[in-house]
Amino acid sequence: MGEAAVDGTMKVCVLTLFPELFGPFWDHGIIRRAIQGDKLNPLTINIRDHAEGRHRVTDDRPYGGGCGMVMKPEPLSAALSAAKQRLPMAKTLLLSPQGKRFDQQMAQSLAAADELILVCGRYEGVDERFIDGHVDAEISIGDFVLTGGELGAMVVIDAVARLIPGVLGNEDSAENDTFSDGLVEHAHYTRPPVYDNQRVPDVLLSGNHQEIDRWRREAALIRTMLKRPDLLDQREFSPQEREILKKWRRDIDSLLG
Ligand code: 4GX
Repeated sequence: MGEAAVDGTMKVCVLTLFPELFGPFWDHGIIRRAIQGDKLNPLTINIRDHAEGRHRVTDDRPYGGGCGMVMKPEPLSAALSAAKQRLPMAKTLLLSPQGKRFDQQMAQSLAAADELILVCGRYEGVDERFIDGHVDAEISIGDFVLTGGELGAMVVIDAVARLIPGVLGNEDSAENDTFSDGLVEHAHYTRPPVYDNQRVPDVLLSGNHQEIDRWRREAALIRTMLKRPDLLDQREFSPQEREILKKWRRDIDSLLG
């Protein structure tokens, strides 16, 4: 039993009616580099190639009436069988607004797999019997409605791929990511030192790496309080963070007199 973290390559198979949408995604930036470096091994399967008949129909009208169309189960299960021949150990995930909300923690656990199959639905959805019989988990990228699961699949693959060991260099490591420790990141600055009359914080130009590290931790904490207080609701503070918060309390108390 291998996993991406061990043998360093993750096979991802996407089942979609629009495989062309993925071309530019595979062909740019870090995703392209991951594929070239054999860390990510993608495959798209056109569900329509697995539909029967001269017209290769993949959708049909909903039983019980109503507007919109439903994806037929047979082309989906035939496409899935083809995927499983190549990725026999993969879990089958369906992009759906009814799924469990995707987050960094889910990305971390998916990054430990060595094979994933992502099914992209279109129209009003897919026949429930396909979901019951073949889908291991439903994933939602957020509480909004897309026109298809393809952008959701790209979001999931993008977030997971950068966590595969060796995909990011030390340069852009995932270690300091927003969310990796439950806080948003500190602000970032590059040259020039003054832009639009705004100076880069002096400490970042000081070369004192202990001071810089301390500033970054403090900045991450205050930015999280200001921008994403919800992230702090269930989070415990480290001893160092408690010290920072106590220092602010003293500063505020002395301001109030
Ligand atoms: N996060 N959509 C899927 C069709 C559909 C509906 C039900 C399967 C079951 C979405 C999201 C999303 C719209 C993709 C409906 N397929 N996907 N599509 N939010 O809104 O992932």
